[in-house]
Amino acid sequence: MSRAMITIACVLLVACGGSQGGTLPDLLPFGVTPVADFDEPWAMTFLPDGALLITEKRGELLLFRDGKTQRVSGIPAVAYGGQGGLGDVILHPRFADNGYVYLSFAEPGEGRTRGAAVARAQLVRGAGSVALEGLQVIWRQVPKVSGSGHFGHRLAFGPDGHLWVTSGERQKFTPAQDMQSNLGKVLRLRDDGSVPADNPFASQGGVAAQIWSLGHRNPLGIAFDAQGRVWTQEMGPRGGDELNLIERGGNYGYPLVSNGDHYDGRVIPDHDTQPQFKAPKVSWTPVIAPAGLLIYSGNEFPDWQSDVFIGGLASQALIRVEITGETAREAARYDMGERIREVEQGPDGAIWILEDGDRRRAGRLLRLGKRS
Ligand SMILES: [Ca+2]
Ligand SMILES: [Ca+2]
Repeated sequence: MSRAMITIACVLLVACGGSQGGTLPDLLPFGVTPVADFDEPWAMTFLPDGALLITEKRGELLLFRDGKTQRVSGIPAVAYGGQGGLGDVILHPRFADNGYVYLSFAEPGEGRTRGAAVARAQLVRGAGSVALEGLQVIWRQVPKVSGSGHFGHRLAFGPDGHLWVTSGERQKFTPAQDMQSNLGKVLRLRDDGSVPADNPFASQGGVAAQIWSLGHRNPLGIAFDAQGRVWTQEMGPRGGDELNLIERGGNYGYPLVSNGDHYDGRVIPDHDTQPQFKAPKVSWTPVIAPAGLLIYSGNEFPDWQSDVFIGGLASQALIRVEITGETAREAARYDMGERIREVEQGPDGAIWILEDGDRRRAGRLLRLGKRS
């Protein structure tokens, strides 16, 4: 079908995309500007002066500004392979005063085990160099297990000033329901990694004290909305990708319930069979393979303020979700033609995304702005 015909079809149908699966992708309502190429980029965050920190999965942190890329020294050694390596990067809410940067990464353990970890360090920019200094690991997945999948390890600071960490279940299923493990959980920590006394399971001590919600599979995005509510997305198994509104102490049911099923064909009961578990606000079958999560608040696209943007890996798309009260629905799916790994809002109000890339091809940094 030609582009003109698609346009006509969209006009006739009023809303193309919007529903789940099988519809035409929406035409891009923004201009796309390629900015730079990176090697398996995974995450990014903007500094107050408009520079970007970008992680590359193999274990590089890069400072990007005015078209120039500078390598940041002092990065911890990472266990690169499978889904693991250097992961997320965020700033402390008082970064301008304390210079703290937080990184997540996969680290090796005893034998052939691995686990996600979170470190903080101060970003020190000198003449011609930039370094992380005083790096301290402040959180670790417990236990470390074999394999190299489902680390999760997306980070965000909440309006409560606490550090929120998503922790994947490492493809081991049952740890997501085990309070002796912090796998398959959403965690809430103080900025130094210690546990806030008002966490829902604080009285249980141990890693249970870190837990805010449980029953997650592989959460690869976390963000707070204007009301201070926390949203995560997670990669479902065969079917059943999720956007969740996270409630204090909530159990989201994995691996006991999922709107998807196991890859080997075994059925996992759907959410509606066991309402004691929190159900997703949006679920996707076929999957989008979500990566990154942004709740938009900029002026570049006024109509999209408060909307959720999720990168799609397998779906090679940017997905826009509208929230109404406690409900949410996919409003549009923009075909980007590449796997999208990360979504961020720039200080200019534009939406910035990173393509995934692989060992053979670069992942591009793209700026999505108003159509000119
Ligand atoms: Ca980010
Ligand atoms: Ca199911």
